[in-house]
Amino acid sequence: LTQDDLKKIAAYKAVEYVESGMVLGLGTGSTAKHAVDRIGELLRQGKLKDIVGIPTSTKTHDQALSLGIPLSDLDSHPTVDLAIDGADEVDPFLNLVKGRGGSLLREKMVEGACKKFIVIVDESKLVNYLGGSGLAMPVEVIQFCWRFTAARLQKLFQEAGCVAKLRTFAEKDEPYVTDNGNFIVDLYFERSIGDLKAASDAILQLAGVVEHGMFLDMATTVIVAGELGLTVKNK
Ligand code: DER
Repeated sequence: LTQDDLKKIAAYKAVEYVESGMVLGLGTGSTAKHAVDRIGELLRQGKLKDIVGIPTSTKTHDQALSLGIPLSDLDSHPTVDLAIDGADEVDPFLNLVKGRGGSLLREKMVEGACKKFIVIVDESKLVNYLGGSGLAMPVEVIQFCWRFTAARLQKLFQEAGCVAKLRTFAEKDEPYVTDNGNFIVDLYFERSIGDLKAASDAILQLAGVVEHGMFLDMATTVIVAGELGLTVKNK
């Protein structure tokens, strides 16, 4: 099984929780893409009806539109029945790192408005503690004086050996700009950042910060697809 096979298996399992008439948060990324495809397929087959999708990115908006999934937004649907989305890291308490695909702000808005939030991952995303993988912990910041904000973020976590880097498009050296017109500063840690809630609060207190990629106490279910099969973890 390839990693993408595992992503698809987890995504299809999550879509089993979708019922006709639901308002659905549609996630972003290579795993959520399979879930959105599957929802479109079941709608076309008539096995699902009266679904309204709330996309978490312009990318997912366009994918859902091409599949004929009826779309709306949080202004029209402030409460969402169920969201399905991927994650970059999942710790044993179902806390997540998200946002390596750049959509963390709208994802957190939609998934924060959900009654149920199902996370779909392949087993490579499981970690012992967030930030431990040495991979990026995204922070969405306004463009104005981003260097100032990045320096404050780096100082905030100097004990954890933090390095803050502006996210740029791989090939060009231009800053990546989110759907919301902001920049992303990726934080890299050498050591654990310890208390996640305290870290979250400290980040959000910085005036130039919009949102960060730690999704704490938000997932209600995590579906993990591994070589040995599927695992469903409930909060
Ligand atoms: O960027 C994001 O938030 C994505 O949902 C990410 O967390 C998971 O992306 P993947 O399914 O492509 O690994």
